[in-house]
Amino acid sequence: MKGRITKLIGGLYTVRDESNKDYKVKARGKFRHSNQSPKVGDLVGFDEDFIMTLEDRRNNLNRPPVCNIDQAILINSAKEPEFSFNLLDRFLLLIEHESITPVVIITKIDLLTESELTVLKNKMKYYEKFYDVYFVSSVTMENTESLRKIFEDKVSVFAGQTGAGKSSLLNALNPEFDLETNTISKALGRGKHTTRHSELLDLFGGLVADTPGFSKLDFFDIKVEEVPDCFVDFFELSHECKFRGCTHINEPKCKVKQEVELGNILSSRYHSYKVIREEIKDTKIKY
Ligand SMILES: Nc1nc2c(ncn2[C@@H]2O[C@H](COP(=O)(O)OP(=O)(O)O)[C@@H](O)[C@H]2O)c(=O)[nH]1
Ligand SMILES: [Mg+2]
Ligand SMILES: [Zn+2]
Repeated sequence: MKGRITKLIGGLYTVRDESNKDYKVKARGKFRHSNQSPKVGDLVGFDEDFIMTLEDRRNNLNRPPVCNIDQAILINSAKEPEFSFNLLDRFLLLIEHESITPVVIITKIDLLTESELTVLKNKMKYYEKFYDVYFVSSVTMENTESLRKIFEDKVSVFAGQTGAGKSSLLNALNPEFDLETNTISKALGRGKHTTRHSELLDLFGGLVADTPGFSKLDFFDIKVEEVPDCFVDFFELSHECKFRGCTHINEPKCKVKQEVELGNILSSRYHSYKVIREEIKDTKIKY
């Protein structure tokens, strides 16, 4: 049989076959000895008891441990925690680096005044040239209906910092998920589903994984030379830079810098770029 791994808890895999039937199976011993053990998202060949074969992966995330992802749904809070363009750019870099398509969602818009929301929407127009952007609230349910269409026939992961509102949004989209929210209060020990194990949930004709979120983002896997290509807006302009392999820092006749000066590129975006580059350079020296 052929299917996709949708869940892994304590060595027991749930594999869904092509007719949407779920099987609980284990991995063959040989996988333990290879460096590739099956994980959530894998396309596998299996029988009633065991996973026998693994198909090549299109992409592969370690946090959360999910592979073969079609898109990353990047959740940013409009407030609490405060919206940050720098954080948005950092997440976009990580997702682009994995060659996964990002979808940008700004949630908790109920916490903004009308004029604050207008300001944010205007700035986000820049990102809308490159990405799909949605403004929603899991409390008032504003615009949550518009998210329905993004999940169909896709494997998605929710990404974003801790407290951004990922689990709340998933619960708002399907209350049956009953995912634990506000994990800081986990000490209360309520018996809710946690996001510690990885699982693909059914949502609007697709599959989606919640993630525990990140408190800090590191760029261990990214080389400084890779950063320009992961800023898609810069990448699109780079063929108009005078020099091939332009880093858009000190080179003369750099199209990116020209567009920043003309105000066609958000200055915060260029600032993020410079800061992240420096950070990656520093990290490489230290380790
Ligand atoms: N006002 C408001 N609060 C929200 C919204 N979404 C989430 N929250 C709150 O934000 C906190 C963190 O949410 P949670 O879903 O656990 O974030 P996660 O860590 O990204 O999964 C919780 O206290 C939620 O009640 C929203 O749309 N509006
Ligand atoms: Mg959560
Ligand atoms: Zn340049």
